[in-house]
Amino acid sequence: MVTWIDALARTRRTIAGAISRFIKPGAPRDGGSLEELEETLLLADVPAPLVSKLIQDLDKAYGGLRVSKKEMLQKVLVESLRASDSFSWPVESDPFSVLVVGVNGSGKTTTCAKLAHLAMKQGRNPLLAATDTFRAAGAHQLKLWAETVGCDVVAGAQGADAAAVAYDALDAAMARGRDTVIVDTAGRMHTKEPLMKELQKVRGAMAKRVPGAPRETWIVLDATLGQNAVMQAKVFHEATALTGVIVSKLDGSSKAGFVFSISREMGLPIRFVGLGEKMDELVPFDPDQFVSALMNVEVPTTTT
Ligand SMILES: Nc1nc2c(ncn2[C@@H]2O[C@H](COP(=O)(O)OP(=O)(O)O)[C@@H](O)[C@H]2O)c(=O)[nH]1
Ligand SMILES: [Mg+2]
Repeated sequence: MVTWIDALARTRRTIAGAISRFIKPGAPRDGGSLEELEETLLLADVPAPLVSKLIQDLDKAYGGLRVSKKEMLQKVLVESLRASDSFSWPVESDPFSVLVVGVNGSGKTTTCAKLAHLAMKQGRNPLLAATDTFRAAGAHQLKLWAETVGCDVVAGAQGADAAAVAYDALDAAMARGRDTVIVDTAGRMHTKEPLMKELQKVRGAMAKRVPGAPRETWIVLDATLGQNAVMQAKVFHEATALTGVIVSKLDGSSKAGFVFSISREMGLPIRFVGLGEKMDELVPFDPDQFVSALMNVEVPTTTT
């Protein structure tokens, strides 16, 4: 099982040198190390406004308070992820439904199966819905995963109406007494309007069967894209109100700093993160773990 520390190795490699030089005891307080830190954080796609704030805060802290530089850095970073409070599956009389959206290849199908697995581990009774009726393999891939997870799937044939499949899935969940419905969707380019419109139809169909459905709309963002993933999220957010983010492929990313943009610029909570490809490698997002793993650098000792 991949850990936070493992998954963030690439991003940490980008920033480790600058951080360790910066937090080294006895390092000069300003000038070079602060500038280097600023540049390196930007390279890891930490958003520029956050970096400026960080540098300002650090500057101020040196003037007065004698906090350790590492603590200060850690505190400001965790603080900026405050929007991501922990998620718990609600208990309601109607099935609780989640619509999972995103571009092709971002990790939606895999993530839906992993979510079902997580939900089951927490005593939920989920049903998966395969509304990716665009590609022949769309439903097949989810069915294979669902078998491994031990969860059943409501799927449509290729070319079937995605909205009708979503409706049927909620209908089946009601009939079978399921408490959770996780709806996988076709990957769509955020620039293609008809597909974005289809999402509205899917939502409408869900609301017709269960008032207020879908209760959550989560976008899956591929962490290897860094800041470009934030752009995707913004366009999706305009087309269909998102309520949260799942960050996939954190393990392959060297630009995980973009995660800070999601909270700061979009105010969206990060719900889960993918730390690897396996079934149990989707975990709830944890700001403390995330920041600690980013800052898990060796501090060189001073020789003087
Ligand atoms: N390393 C890694 N790979 C992932 C993760 N999540 C998804 N993937 C891979 O990303 C690829 C695309 O996933 P898929 O679910 O088909 O994406 P979709 O097109 O959005 O449905 C697959 O090869 C997955 O195994 C993750 O957290 N870590
Ligand atoms: Mg898919």
